[in-house]
Amino acid sequence: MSSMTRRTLLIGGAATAGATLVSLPAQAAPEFTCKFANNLPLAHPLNVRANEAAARIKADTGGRVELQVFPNGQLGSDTDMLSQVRSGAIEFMTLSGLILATLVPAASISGLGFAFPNYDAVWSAMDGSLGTYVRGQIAKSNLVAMDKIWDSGFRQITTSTRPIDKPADLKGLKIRLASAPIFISLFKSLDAATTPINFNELYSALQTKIVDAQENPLSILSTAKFYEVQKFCSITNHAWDGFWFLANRRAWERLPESLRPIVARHINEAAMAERADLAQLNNSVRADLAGKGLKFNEPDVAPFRDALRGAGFYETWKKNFGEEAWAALEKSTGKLS
Ligand code: X2X
Repeated sequence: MSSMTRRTLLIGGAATAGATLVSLPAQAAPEFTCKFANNLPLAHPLNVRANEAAARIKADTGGRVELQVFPNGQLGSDTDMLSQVRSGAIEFMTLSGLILATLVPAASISGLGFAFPNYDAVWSAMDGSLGTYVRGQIAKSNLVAMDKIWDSGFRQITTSTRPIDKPADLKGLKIRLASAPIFISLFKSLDAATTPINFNELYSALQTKIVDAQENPLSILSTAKFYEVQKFCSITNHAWDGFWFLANRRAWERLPESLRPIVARHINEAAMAERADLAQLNNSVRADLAGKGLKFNEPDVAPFRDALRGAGFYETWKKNFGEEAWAALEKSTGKLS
């Protein structure tokens, strides 16, 4: 903080009873510039709330910390961004636990097929012992996960060819999956023809028919405009997904101890606001998508779950995750295997 012309800032806001006048030094440039990268469109609530958090972090650190938001895979695919966060080329990213599992296997436990019956069960797990367990595992890889996971949503299958009504409809279906071992296992157990493709190439892969199907939450179908290149949407709710807000550990620890709690607080508050945004969006998004031509069906999911059980899916993943993690999951979901 050098050139010290003083200026007066008006700090106000909904939560402040009356505005306060504070005198702060003008900042020529921030002391800590942090890149935050993610795979989602700018219109997705995650980016809306991240931009809001960036402005609040700047204000509350007196301009010392700048969070630069790079949405939409601008800095690369998820797997590229993960390498960059690990090396420190990017300070922060949000990443689905499903894909983070390529580095931290425990992170995909929240994406286990047909595990969570509803959002109450999700948040009790992720804000409770399961979340604590997964963050502990993430910490072993020299990444820091903020306390609150961001919502992506319950995932649904879309296709350009046919509605998915029963397990046999998945047989041979050319479906794109994220690079997520647990999803590849799930869809292979149901005999689909799976292709891993990064999200930043998905729209064009659907458009050019490299694949006929994909699966994502409705909020992503809507903000990434997949309704333009898909016809059917089957409400399978086959897995819940969320985004961990990850920091490179060295970059995080470079921030002075006095600033870290401010940054963490605004990021976690933004996550809570984003969860509420998605809860709201979930009330209207299906009707919007139907209006844009997507045809919906609601299969009975019991036969899908039975088929997975029959294929040994739950037994395999229980072994992979281990007793401690499985018990933490079942505390919120009830008995799974
Ligand atoms: O790649 C996807 O499908 C996405 C955006 O949902 C994830 O981040 C897993």
